[in-house]
Amino acid sequence: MLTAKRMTVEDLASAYRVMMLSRRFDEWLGELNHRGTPVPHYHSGVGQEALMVAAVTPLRRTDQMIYTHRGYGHLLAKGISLREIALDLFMKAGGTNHGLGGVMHVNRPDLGVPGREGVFGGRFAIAAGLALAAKLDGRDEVTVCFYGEAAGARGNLYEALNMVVLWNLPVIYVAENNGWSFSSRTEWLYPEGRMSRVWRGFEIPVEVIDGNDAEEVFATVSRAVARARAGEGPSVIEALTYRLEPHIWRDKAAYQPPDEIASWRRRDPIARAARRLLELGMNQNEIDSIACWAEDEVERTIAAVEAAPDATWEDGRHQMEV
Ligand SMILES: Cc1ncc(C[n+]2csc(CCOP(=O)(O)OP(=O)(O)O)c2C)c(N)n1
Repeated sequence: MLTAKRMTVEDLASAYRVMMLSRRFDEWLGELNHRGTPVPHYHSGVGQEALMVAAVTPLRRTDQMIYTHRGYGHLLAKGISLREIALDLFMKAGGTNHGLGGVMHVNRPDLGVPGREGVFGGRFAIAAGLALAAKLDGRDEVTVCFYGEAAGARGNLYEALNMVVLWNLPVIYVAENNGWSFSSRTEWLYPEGRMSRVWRGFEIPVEVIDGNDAEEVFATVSRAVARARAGEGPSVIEALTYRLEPHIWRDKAAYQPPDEIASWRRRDPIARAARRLLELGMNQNEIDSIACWAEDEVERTIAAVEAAPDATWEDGRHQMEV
């Protein structure tokens, strides 16, 4: 068994920066919604930052990553700029897909982000295909595939399972168990409310972890990445977290009990990482300055997006020809 790679204080601080940037951007988008300027296709990632970011930081630039529709932490952690994400979100020129796909299809193949399918479930086999390609080409790359409860309840998962287990592929499936799949509780979709239960009984290691603990996420994913890179095959990680905001802008989430939300707010992954940074010797001023930097970065991004022209079909055609 390969040993877990632990986060240093520098690792945690740099993950914290990305988590904070993701949070501040989400908060700004949430504010736009509240003010009556809804942002289509925006799904808040508030509450899931530790999972999104700390599960991506153990990856190399060349490793492949398939993100979910919720939050921007995965993309930021893989090295895509907030500006590119925001340009895609608002269908402006200069984003990664030039207005062809909005924020649902951000892609930077050079950073190991090939894009994302819109029909949930397809990702399991797409990830298996990426991992198979790496194996056949002799590249020691791994693929990490995030997915939510809705995708994980589809039969496509078994088709991919067949391939990844039989061919011992270097892939890691990360189940984001955030308590809700739109308005359905995870417990209504999965026995015991555990997404990873469907993988049990097959020859694939499964770990269930606290998705709001950046250090635990990082250590577990690092272990799985090391296994996959060493040729020891696929694995599954189920990270327990919580969707603190409604599913999408037009959802009022009246089905989400306020006391449940309050209890998860007390387990906020960002506050938790800040407390840990203090324990590890960082001072409060340094931690606060990260929040200020994130605030400025979001403001700079908003200004750039406002100044950018709308994407045109010509931009899109150019993208396809490149
Ligand atoms: C096959 C398919 N059915 C329905 C949808 C529409 N859809 C978009 S998000 C969503 C809910 C996703 O829930 P979950 O997977 O639990 O992720 P979460 O939103 O909780 O992060 C659905 C049903 C889709 N994209 N693909």
